[in-house]
Amino acid sequence: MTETRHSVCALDCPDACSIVVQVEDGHGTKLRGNPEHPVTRGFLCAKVTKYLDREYSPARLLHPMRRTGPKGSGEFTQITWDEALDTIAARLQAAAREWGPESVLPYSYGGSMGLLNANGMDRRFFHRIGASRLDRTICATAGSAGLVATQGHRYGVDTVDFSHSRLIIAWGANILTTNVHLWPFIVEARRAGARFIVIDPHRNKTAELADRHYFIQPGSDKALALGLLHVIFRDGLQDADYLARYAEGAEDLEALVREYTPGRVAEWTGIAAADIEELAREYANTRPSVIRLNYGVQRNPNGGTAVQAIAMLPIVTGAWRELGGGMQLSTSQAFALNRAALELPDLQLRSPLGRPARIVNMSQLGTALNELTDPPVKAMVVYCSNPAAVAPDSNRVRKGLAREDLFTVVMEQFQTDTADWADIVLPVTTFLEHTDLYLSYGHHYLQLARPALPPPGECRSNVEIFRLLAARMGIHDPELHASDDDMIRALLDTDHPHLRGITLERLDREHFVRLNLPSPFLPFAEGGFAGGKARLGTEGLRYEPVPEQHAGERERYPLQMISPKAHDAMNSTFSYRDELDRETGIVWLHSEDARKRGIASGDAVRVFNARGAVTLHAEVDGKTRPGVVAIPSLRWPKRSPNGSGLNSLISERLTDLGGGATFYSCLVEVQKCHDEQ
Ligand SMILES: Nc1nc2c(c(=O)[nH]1)N[C@H]1C(S)=C(S)[C@@H](COP(=O)(O)OP(=O)(O)OC[C@H]3O[C@@H](n4cnc5c(=O)[nH]c(N)nc54)[C@H](O)[C@@H]3O)O[C@H]1N2
Ligand SMILES: Nc1nc2c(c(=O)[nH]1)N[C@H]1C(S)=C(S)[C@@H](COP(=O)(O)OP(=O)(O)OC[C@H]3O[C@@H](n4cnc5c(=O)[nH]c(N)nc54)[C@H](O)[C@@H]3O)O[C@H]1N2
Ligand code: SF4
Ligand SMILES: [Mo]
Repeated sequence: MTETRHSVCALDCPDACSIVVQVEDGHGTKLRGNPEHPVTRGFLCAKVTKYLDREYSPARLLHPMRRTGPKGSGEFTQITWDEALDTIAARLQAAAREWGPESVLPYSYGGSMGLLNANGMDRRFFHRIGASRLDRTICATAGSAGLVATQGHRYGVDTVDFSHSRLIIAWGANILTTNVHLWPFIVEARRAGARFIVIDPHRNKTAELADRHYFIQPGSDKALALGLLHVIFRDGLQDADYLARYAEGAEDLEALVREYTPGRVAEWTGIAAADIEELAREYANTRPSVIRLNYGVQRNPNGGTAVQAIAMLPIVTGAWRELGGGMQLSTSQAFALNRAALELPDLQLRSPLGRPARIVNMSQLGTALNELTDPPVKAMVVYCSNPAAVAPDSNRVRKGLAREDLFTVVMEQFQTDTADWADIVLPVTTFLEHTDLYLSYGHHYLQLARPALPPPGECRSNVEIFRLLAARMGIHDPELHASDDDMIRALLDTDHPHLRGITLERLDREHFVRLNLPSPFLPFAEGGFAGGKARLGTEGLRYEPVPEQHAGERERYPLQMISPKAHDAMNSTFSYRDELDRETGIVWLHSEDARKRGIASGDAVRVFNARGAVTLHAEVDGKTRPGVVAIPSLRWPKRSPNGSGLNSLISERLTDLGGGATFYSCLVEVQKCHDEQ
């Protein structure tokens, strides 16, 4: 019997697609984009079109397992759920008894964007036992903090309204790879005459299709924003009326940017002064204009204030007034769900700790595992993440994971590097197999997914596992045994006008429901900034190039490395596929840098610095600026010839705002390998 069911893509992507699943006799046979959904528009990206290969992969984990070999060996034996839960309950309790509950650390990120599975029962569980709290900084906190510093709210231009724009700037945003459902709206705008500009240190797929590509020096975006503001104020191109009504600090900003002349900014950004003049004038004089900013810009030590400064551009020009004008980094705050009712932070007061627990920054996991005392981390529960691959300074992370006195649980779908280091591995469901609620950070539709396919083997959802674990630990508080539907109702339990009229029943019927927003949604056309006015304050806004971490670092490691997202990947989620090795096993070099080092396309090369080394194949094609190398992120370290991942090169340095990771600020040297290693 053939049926169609509905689901939602749970991958960490702004598009949050609505999916139609074709099911024959309980077996999924095809995934399609829902043609009814106004942003999905009937298509899925290539990697999710073939997601059923992942769903039914012979490499899926199907049973709980206990480690039998040395840590990291990946040698396991199948055990029962009872044995797994008993062991975990006993080990977490022992750690809490001996070292205090904060010796337990949860570690999770974007494996699923489902609110229940990634931000729901897990939070309740860890709050209730008094575990350390994880500061989830690995992706977006710098940009969020920068955006909030200027706008107050994390609202953005609606994806569907990009078609009304006449100038679209993709600023550190590889739209065709990481946000492909925005593309059709850009195509529509261009058909109507819009220009499309890219600001990126890498000639990515999106830059290839731009009317103009500005090759910017990584980490210098804040200087460029200040330079553009310089020209705008100097030439009187600001919207004085908008500024007077809806912003504060415009005079201070005008004074600050006076020193950021195109000539000075050119030295930092590598973009010619004449080009900066031209870009500023084109931006300020074209209506409507929109900036699609993505998170690439904020993965460096100036990243938070870079976003803060860029967010000032559509305010100073008054671009927000018009349909198709403004900026989009994230639209997520518009969802205004009752997150506190889902996560229940007050359960901490009911924990043995009796107070809010300490906070551990996930971008410094190496330090947390190796250096934290009072108490040390004695047990770690990993879900929706693969820290051995994705976290900075992965050699130190590995050293931490290797500790004999650390008890590690990994809840996974595949045998990742992190799972190799586990003591207990638990098999979990995919998004096609469990209930969840999804917001989006790129559109304004709230979506519900019910299980479309049966879980294989003994897989269970995160939500179910945390319920079972609570019971095994003798925790019977009703909040830890709430049903999926109760948790969704808790999220919807708010007076916020954006959610008025949205109920679980309606979500079940309609699958996706637009937030109760005006149509069109122009969040800042008439002010509307949190606190009344946009803040153009100048504190922390001065630009300083990123200083070296160690004296002489730049001489030894003269190349700046970035590691933007691979096209057919989702961080390390698809790394089980052999085909991905071709895309993630390369480093792009500029021909000048390659020539100096005697490197040709196809050569095996070693990319290294004081922290680590990784072996890759060179691709010499002028896709980066001289002095900049790019490695597509990310694959399982165990798939690299030397077993070491790209993030062995990355430092634990944090961003200026938001405590974020600085993946795209990394100095390396590249050397030809003389023997295939
Ligand atoms: N196919 C695919 N899609 C994905 C992902 C994936 O792994 N693969 N990952 C998902 C996740 S977790 C996220 S956070 C989003 C991220 O989505 P994006 O932010 O669009 O992706 P990134 O590749 O991180 O960065 C975007 C661009 O910023 C550029 N960039 C790097 N440094 C700088 C800089 O200093 N200045 C400027 N102007 N540009 C810079 C990079 O070259 C890249 O082209 O994508 C999501 N979607
Ligand atoms: N060098 C470099 N490093 C980076 C980045 C970069 O651009 N360059 N990007 C950074 C960014 S932006 C991000 S967001 C992080 C991403 O880091 P992570 O969020 O850790 O991303 P993934 O590597 O995709 O790992 C997610 C894992 O969750 C599992 N999973 C999926 N669904 C579920 C579920 O329902 N339950 C459980 N228990 N597990 C599930 C998947 O099988 C997968 O192994 O990486 C960061 N690291
Ligand atoms: S990864 Fe993004 S584009 Fe691909 S199906 Fe999922 S939400 Fe859509
Ligand atoms: Mo991310």
